[in-house]
Amino acid sequence: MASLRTASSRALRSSQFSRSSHKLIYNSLRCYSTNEKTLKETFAEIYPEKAEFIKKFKKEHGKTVIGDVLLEQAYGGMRGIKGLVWEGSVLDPLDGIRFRGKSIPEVQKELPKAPGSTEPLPEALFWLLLTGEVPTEAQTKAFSAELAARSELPKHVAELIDSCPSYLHPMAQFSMAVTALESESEFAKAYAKGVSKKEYWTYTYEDSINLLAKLPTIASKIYRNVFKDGKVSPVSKDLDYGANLATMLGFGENKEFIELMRLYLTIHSDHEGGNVSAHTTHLVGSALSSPYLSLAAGLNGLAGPLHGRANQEVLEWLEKLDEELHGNITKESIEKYLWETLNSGRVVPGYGHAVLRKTDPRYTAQREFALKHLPDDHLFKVVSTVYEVAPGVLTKHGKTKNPWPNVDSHSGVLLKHYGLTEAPFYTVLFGVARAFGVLPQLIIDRAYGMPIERPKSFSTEKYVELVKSLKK
Ligand code: CMX
Repeated sequence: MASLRTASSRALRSSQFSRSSHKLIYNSLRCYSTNEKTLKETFAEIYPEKAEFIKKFKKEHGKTVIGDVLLEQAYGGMRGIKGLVWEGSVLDPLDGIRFRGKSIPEVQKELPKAPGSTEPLPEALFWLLLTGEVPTEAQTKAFSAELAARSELPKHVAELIDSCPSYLHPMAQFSMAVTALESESEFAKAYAKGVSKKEYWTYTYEDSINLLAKLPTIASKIYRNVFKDGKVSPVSKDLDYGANLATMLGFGENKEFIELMRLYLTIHSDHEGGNVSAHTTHLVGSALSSPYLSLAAGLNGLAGPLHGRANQEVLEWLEKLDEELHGNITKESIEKYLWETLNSGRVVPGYGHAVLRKTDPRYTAQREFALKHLPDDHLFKVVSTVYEVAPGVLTKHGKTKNPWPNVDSHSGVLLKHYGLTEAPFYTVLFGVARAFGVLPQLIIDRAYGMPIERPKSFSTEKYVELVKSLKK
């Protein structure tokens, strides 16, 4: 307990802290039986120094030119323009994602695990993304228990989900439910009371943890309502996040599915700041909308077929392929099918990426999971054969800058193998996972006092003028 008190008092001595911050920290402490620092204390201790560094960094180097912007980038989805700050992860076109500098295999190795498990715990990844530190097993366990304790849904949100027609896409239901949680926002209440800017982060933290905690209940309720009997088992305070999610979805008996959930949530969490869901969450948050409204906006972006919904599209595409080829899965038949897709003007779902220029390491992690647990699964063999053929076809097609598979190319096959066959639900799972990446950054944004986002736009006429004047 001594180290915890020391840490708390250090944090509390910080000039960034006020009386109500103390109260929130100690409320949080009371839930814990561990002697180690909580996540909130850890962050509270780390961030003032970082915030101070950023202030100095901006002052000293704020006028440094960090890149040029080309006209084609303005018309090309702002690809590659450096203009965002994202602390949790960085994406390299060849090396792939790194979470606070750690690759997926490193994260798999270094993060705490549940007893008997070989996959990392996503709640430990949340800790890493927020603080840059790997939590101990005891800290992770306490954090899992805290999330379980905060999981209950307000009655009106449960009723809202129950009132949705089953033909309303699960992602629309998901986003609505998260939006409706706004009623619980500590941040919105504190803001209305006129709380100081310096304390924004602490309320954003509370909202973010409450929101993360409630996502498995929301997701499971949507799944069980739309596809099963509507009954959701209660959250267990003794289970980790992935195990609770698996159990509430109805697959808790299957240890491999629980392992899959832990891996899935970890690798789908964060992919630096520019992707649609991350950027949208950050952008909406920059207007000081609460974490509920910010994440809901990000989820609406994730629901697009070129982004997260590609996981649904992939499984549907694979199933159609398998049906049309009557199981005649050869390289030649798949090549023909790929050309049919391309020639009809559609994209091959699960292939290509705005940043990556090689096989997505998240694809590789899922492929390794499949090779370990389901090497003889028929659809996994189809996915593997598509992987042998599609890069060549896409290269010949000559359009995509990256002919290699992305994360969505593999996830559906794994879920289907364990009986989660309903593809329209898949993006909801991606959304639960994405919260693990975007919520830490929202807390960081508030702690660093990041301003409202407002890039410059011009009309085409203005760009024509600009180009003319620059060419003179
Ligand atoms: N199949 C066919 N054509 C493709 C393609 C694919 N898988 N990927 C890209 N292209 C095409 C683009 O549509 C574009 O065509 P036009 O010039 O006619 O507009 C051209 O190749 C160039 O695109 P790009 O620069 O390589 O890719 P973008 O950065 O514009 O887009 C992405 C990236 C992911 C949207 C695109 O590769 C795609 O549509 N892939 C299929 C959908 C998918 O799997 N999305 C999931 C991505 C991961 C995620 O966010 O979850």
